[in-house]
Amino acid sequence: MKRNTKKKAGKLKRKEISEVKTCRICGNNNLLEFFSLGAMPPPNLFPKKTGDLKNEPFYPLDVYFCQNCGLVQLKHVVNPDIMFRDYIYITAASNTMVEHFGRLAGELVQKFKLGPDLLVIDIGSNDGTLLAHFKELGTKTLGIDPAENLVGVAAEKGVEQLPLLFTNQIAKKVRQKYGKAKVITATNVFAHVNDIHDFVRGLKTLLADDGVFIAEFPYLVDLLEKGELDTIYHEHLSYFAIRPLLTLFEEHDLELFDVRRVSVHGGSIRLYVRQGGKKTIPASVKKLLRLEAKMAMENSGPYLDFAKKAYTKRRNLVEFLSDLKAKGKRIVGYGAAAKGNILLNFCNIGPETLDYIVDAIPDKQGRITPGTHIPVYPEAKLLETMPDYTLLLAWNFADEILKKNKEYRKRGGKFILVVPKIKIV
Ligand code: JHZ
Repeated sequence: MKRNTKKKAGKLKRKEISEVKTCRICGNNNLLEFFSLGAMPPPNLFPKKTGDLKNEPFYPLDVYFCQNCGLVQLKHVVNPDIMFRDYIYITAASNTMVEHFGRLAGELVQKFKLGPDLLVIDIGSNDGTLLAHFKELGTKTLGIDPAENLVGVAAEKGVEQLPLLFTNQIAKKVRQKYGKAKVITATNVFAHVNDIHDFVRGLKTLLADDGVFIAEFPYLVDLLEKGELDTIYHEHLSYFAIRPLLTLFEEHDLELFDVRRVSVHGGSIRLYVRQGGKKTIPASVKKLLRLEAKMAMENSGPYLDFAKKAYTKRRNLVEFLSDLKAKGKRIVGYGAAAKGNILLNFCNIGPETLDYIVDAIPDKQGRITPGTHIPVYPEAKLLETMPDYTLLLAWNFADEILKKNKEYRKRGGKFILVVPKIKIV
């Protein structure tokens, strides 16, 4: 079980990684480091078995809390070209997300009376899943996403996608060619942005005067309550509560006019933002501010407590799996998710513990997991080999995956859940 893979972050190369010194939102330097996962590989960079494994990149993963505005964030910023230009993750691998985005498109088309003359822009459009729903509903669409490899994948769905990282400068160019957007969406993108102020300026450049910006991303309250330590990785530069977002939008004269909690990705929030600066705070926003205050999230306590529990969780999981191995049980993993790769690296769990991991994304199959080098296979391998236990690394899709694998369970296979607690089903 014990592998000696303690890796050092090493000398930081300027081109690969940079470091911000002050808070991304308020610019204050009162940043408290409350949790360090050590040096971790970017969890979506899957090496080839024959790749140069000695030079696999590892970068520091330390998390800070701004004691001024409350933003939880990383200081180290891995060059987005390394993480996003050739992106292995595709939204369409999960039916839960495809259906979720179908409902979102339906809601927005109805609510904002979208039609063929009104433009919907999706920033971080990935494989075009969300925009394909909008297109089906008769809306004009445009995707913007730095992943060059996904332009063709989106095109197969009839979605035009520009392979660009969104900035204010890009927003100006897009506005010139395509005009302003009635709706701009950004799902699981806002947390990935280093220069948030420039991004928001870009939104203002591109959004029609009566336009709406809809953002969705994991909520810090869920991360703290359920101990979702594995959702911390280099791609996610910010971990948002409502309080710092209000500071941000106020500075840019934008109005957060509604917010909703949604269940995807371990618990997320959806923001509804528009131009103009009404100063009243809506009831939905007040409700979450009250919740954050009740959890004392303006103080360092909940963050230090989270870190303490994360180390305990690591000890418990490693012991739990060691016990199973000692009993001669065969264990594999399900879902080579970015979060799964962080959990495995943080716990130092490799191929001595998990024989393999199955995953639905074809580009992940045939590769090995970042840092831990566990081989990835198609999902069918589970039934072919019938391991005793399957560690559910993509725990956010537990319902979908358990349903899909009824036969494995019927034949005696068991799943191990890790969030919020270790549990066998
Ligand atoms: P999943 C992603 O992170 C990517 P990840 C991103 N960085 C982000 O911000 C967060 O989401 C929120 C597989 N799978 O979605 C597919 C099956 O094999 O939890 C994926 O590889 N069979 C933008 O990578 C993985 O599991 C299935 O039936 O942590 C899930 O990855 C299903 C449902 C999934 O996100």
